[in-house]
Amino acid sequence: MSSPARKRAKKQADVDEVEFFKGISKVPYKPDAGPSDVLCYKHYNPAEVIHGKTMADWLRFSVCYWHTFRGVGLDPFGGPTITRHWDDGSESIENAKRRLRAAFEFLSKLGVKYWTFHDRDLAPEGADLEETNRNLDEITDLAKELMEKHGIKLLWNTCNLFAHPRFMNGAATNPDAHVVAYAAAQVKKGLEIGKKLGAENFVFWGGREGFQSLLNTDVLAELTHAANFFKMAVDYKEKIGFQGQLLIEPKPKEPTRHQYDYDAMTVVGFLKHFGLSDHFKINVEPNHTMLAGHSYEHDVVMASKFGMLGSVDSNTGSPDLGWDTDQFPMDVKNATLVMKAVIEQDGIAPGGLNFDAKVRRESTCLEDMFIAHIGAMDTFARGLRAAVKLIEGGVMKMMIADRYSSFKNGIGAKIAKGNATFEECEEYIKKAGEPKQISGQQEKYECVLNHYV
Ligand code: XLS
Ligand code: NI
Ligand code: NI
Repeated sequence: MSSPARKRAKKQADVDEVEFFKGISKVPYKPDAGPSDVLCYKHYNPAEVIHGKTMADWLRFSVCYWHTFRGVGLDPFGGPTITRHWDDGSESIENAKRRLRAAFEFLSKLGVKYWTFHDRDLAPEGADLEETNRNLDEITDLAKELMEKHGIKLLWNTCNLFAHPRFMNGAATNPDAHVVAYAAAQVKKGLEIGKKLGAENFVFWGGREGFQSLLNTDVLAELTHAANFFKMAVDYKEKIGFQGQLLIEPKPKEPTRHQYDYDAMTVVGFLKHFGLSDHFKINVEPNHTMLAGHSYEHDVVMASKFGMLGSVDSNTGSPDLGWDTDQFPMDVKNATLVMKAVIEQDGIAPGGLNFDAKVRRESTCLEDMFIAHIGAMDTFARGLRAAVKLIEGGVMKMMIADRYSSFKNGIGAKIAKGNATFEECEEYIKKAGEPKQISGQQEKYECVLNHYV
């Protein structure tokens, strides 16, 4: 080995030995811990089998790289508040590698099996696409090595098609074909990276796929281009043998005034219209669902009922604010409703619960990174336990079965099967007369849910 090569190897080894989170050890499960003991799981016990699967298998937690390792606490009114001792703030490859090592120590101490990233979170953009791709190759070589070393898998990767100024008018829906082609070339590389790292899914989030004004927008052309873009992705995925599930993540607005992937049902309609529904599922983010004017669990339930729920970006907004605050989900009732839907579809794999969430701008210490994730994981573990009890108790299921029991026989069965005619319905009403009033019993349902939460 030549002397510079030896020096390089030594430097590498040194880096391997660095401990970034000194004083924080692997997070234990301590069900009896007291209220101020927050660096332990009190509910999440990964190997425990519950309702036929381990908790780890039901929950499939994942840490996102962009918030947890690239977030600096910037907001529209103020600069960064968060500095990490391993990050020198530069766009150098060395800095990117150090950050990645810190991330894998974090994942491993937290005891989470999955992570997610955007291409541009990991590696800096170069002078042109070729150089950018070379940077990505170098960093993902290290990622692969660290994933193997720590036994951590990639839930999904995605391409950042919204931050660079070239994408200001959109990516796949840009009015300029040159930009659409750039986005396609970037996604081509993204799929290759996904294959290289064994990604279980690949996400499309269309932050700038939409319009600021209908006056300058050919909506049908843009939607058709988006569909054609997705077809190219399907073709290339199949060509290279990438096994991951393709996912679309709806969001109604922010950063664009109106985004085409408005909510789960809009995406289902789009996919069906363009003949793409066999190739895609939906990555629901509850904070986005709330921005679309729905309840927290709404899109999880809707996507699931249509067989389209692929994964969840587990976060929450503040209901009193109208934007994507990406907070850690800490509400047990919300988590219960999400887990109820997940259990009813027998799990979320190959998707998972990805914490697309960031510590608050004011939560500046390293411990906060752990506490935030632990708190959210325990929230979902409690949600899982409560949802299992609710489902196994069977009371709500019976109440619902009873509520729809009129569709079991007679005219109801005919309507349910799609065999009834308007004339038959009219005949039925002539005989049966006015329907009796039946209570919807919302409060009773709420009481039953509260019994378990
Ligand atoms: C932004 C989105 C984004 C996607 C990945 O609001 O949630 O973070 O999850 O591009
Ligand atoms: Ni998201
Ligand atoms: Ni979001």
